[in-house]
Amino acid sequence: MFTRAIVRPPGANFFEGLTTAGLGPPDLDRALRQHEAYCRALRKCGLVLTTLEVDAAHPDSTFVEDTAVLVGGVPADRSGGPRAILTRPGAASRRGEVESVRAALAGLLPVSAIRTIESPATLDGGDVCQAEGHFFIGISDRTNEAGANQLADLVKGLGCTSSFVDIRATEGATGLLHLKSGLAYLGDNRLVVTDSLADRSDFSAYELVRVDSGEDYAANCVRVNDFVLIAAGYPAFKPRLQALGYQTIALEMSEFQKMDGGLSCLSLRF
Ligand code: CIR
Repeated sequence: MFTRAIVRPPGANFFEGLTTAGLGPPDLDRALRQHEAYCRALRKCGLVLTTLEVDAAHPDSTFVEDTAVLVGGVPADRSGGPRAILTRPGAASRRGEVESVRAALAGLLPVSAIRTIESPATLDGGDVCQAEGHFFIGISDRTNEAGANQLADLVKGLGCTSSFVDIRATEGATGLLHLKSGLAYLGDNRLVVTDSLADRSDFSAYELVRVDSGEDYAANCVRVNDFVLIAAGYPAFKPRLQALGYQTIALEMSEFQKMDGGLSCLSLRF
């Protein structure tokens, strides 16, 4: 069960963030409305929100997920192990986002529960997918092997296992920005996967919910307690989840998609 989330609305210079989407600049008013709807959905799932102030110095700072890894539901939680691991984002322009997230977490968790990924390692929270006691860690253009190793050591101390999934582009195949751009854990031993990840042996122990090619963006969905948040506009994916018994909340994400962001990136849930 999640009880809290940290979010941060986009600022006036949101359009200056990093993007490869080629979908044009985001409309700030629409982005703010979409962000408000996202926050309402998290509250409907039962979460209490901490809303950080807009960070005008960092146009990508609405994507708070990349700044920390929040560990939940592992036995060591109850014995005071680390619950929050602050990252060192792979994009230099995003590293300054971490301090305000650290301050917020320090007000919500014991300081002893907070750790940090250290240079020269880089790690983005979007590359980390927790499936109960196992962590899938993406090696990407943002997360390097040193970052993956540091995280793996930290979660090992909590009695968790981890494996690395290389998602960088290869000849003939485009890469993913982050592992969770193409992967989500639903609970119940089920993973949502894009076609590009579905055949990897890494996921063979799980029941896979495949996202049709053409609906790849929908793979970045988020299970929050009794609901699964999904991006609106992916007609094959929604009934597939509903047929498995999940209650879905569909959210308009167009303005965040223009900046390469998905549903999971907009919050830190714990
Ligand atoms: C970036 O390129 O860093 C942002 N424009 C988008 C980050 C999206 N975050 C995520 O997928 N976890």
